[in-house]
Order: sequence, then structure tokens, then C-alpha cells
Amino acid sequence: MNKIALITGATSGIGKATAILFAESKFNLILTGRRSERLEQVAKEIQEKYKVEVLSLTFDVRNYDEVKQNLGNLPKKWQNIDVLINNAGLAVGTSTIDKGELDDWNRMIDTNVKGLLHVSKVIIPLLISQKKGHIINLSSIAGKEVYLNGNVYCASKHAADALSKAMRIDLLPHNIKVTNIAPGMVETEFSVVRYKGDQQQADEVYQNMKPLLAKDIAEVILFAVQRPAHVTLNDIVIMPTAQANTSHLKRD
Ligand code: NDP
Ligand code: 8X3
Repeated sequence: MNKIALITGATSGIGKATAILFAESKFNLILTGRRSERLEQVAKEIQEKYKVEVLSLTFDVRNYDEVKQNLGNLPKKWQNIDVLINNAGLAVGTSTIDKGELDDWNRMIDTNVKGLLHVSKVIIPLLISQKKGHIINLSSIAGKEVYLNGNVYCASKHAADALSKAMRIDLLPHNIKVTNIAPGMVETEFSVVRYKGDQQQADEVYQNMKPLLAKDIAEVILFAVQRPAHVTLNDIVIMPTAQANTSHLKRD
């Protein structure tokens, strides 16, 4: 029987690339996101190409009632989740802390921290009842370091990093693996969202350097998930070769 992976934020970027790679490896998938048309399209493409089953659920991870309504009442055959990938997340705005906008701060904290918690709260009891499972949390190099104008995004990703560590301790008695993924620059829709739709500014982020691709991260997630039962990759930092850390970048 195919294993089941639940991936939040599967309408684009890392989540979508991970969905495709897991489907290639014959996982059945629960895919989530807010943009229902996109989600249906991704689900359809994957079902047709890889012949796996896909359940697509449209909801906002910020809203606990929506999360509970969608994930708390999964059909029986979808409840045996093997892998939860807490990927949905975003950065919004690039200003110093004194000029930050409350709405941007709320969006980041509510999505990257509370969203991750909302989904985990509903799914962890299923993993505990199975006495096994694997949680993958998408933090970031921004969860390890802080950089100019990164303030609240960095804080939210430091929180994700801390929650990975906390989950690993709290869920140890239940045989649940927790892997924290901390990528540097990955070219997805991330920068378009961060610059509030300004494609030109987003393109400039990756100018004259080779960023990571979403598939690069998906491959590492799959590798972590495919380790034997007694092996857990706790924390993985993945950088483009052209990026040493958040402040040292080599452009051609
Ligand atoms: P994308 O913008 O391409 O994808 C983000 C995904 O998150 C989308 O599918 C989006 O779906 C979903 N999402 C955002 N907000 C919500 C919400 N409130 N409810 C449900 N789903 C939501 O960016 P990435 O693929 O790059 O980002 C994926 C993760 O990786 C994020 O957590 C990000 O912080 C992290 N990351 C990204 C890096 C990068 O450089 N790109 C580097 C390090 C970490 P929809 O809009 O349809 O809801
Ligand atoms: C995204 C990577 O360096 O822009 O999490 O913070 S970075």
C-alpha cells in the first residue's frame, strides 16, 4: 500500500516540487493551499502522470477552525499519514523594524508560526495513534541568522526552528521523527510575495547568481524521509553554492 504524505502550501514552489517528487516515489498525497484552482491543477497533473491518489483541500492555515474542519475530519483511508510537511509560509515586506507594517507582521507570524502549530495540532494525534510518523518543518537560514530588514520573518523562522527542536523532544516517546529544513535562497514565488507582487524587484534578488531550485529542496526532503526507521536527520541547512550565509553572496 502507498504511504501518505500531507504537504501544506503545495500550490507553488517547494511544496509543489515536493508533491511531484513524492508522487514519483509512489506516495499518495494530501495537498493543501488557498488557491483552489492552482491546487486542483497540481492534483490533476500529479494523478494523471504518476497514478497516485491525491486529496486536495483548500484552506488557510492561519484559521484554526478551517484547519480543523478540513484535516480533523479526514476520510478513514487518509488518516494513516506517514509524513507531515509543514511548508506553507511566506515573507511579506522588507523594511527596518521601525517602519514595519502591522499587517505584514501578522501575516508572517500567523502563517509561519501559528499556521504550523494549527496543522500540527490536528495531525500529531493521528501520528501518535500510529506510534510512528515524520514531521518536516520548513524553517530557513532566516531561522538560524538575522539580517537587515529580515526582522519579523527571521523571528518567525527562528520560532519554526525552535518548534522543530521542541517537537523532537515532546514526541520522542511516540517514535515520531522531526526534521528541520533550513534553506538559503530558493527561486520560487517567495520573493514576489515578499515584494508584494513587484516581479522586477523579485527578479533582482536572484540576478547574477544561481539560487537553489524548489526541486533541490524536494530532493533533500525525500532523502530525509527515505532514511531507515532508526535514522533521523534532525536539521538540514541547504545553501546555494554562491551564498555563504545571509550576508555573504557572490554575484557574477
Ligand atoms: P512560494 O510562495 O512559492 O510557496 C508558498 C506556499 O505556501 C504556497 O503554496 C502558498 O499557497 C502557501 N501558503 C502561504 N500562505 C498560506 C496560508 N495562509 N494558508 C495556506 N497556505 C499558504 O514559496 P516557497 O515555496 O519558497 O516557500 C515554502 C516555504 O519555504 C515557506 O515556509 C518559506 O518560508 C520557506 N523558505 C523559502 C525559501 C526561499 O528562498 N524561497 C528559503 C527558506 C525557506 P497559497 O498562496 O495557494 O495559499
Ligand atoms: C528565505 C531565505 O535568506 O531570504 O527564507 O531569508 S532568506
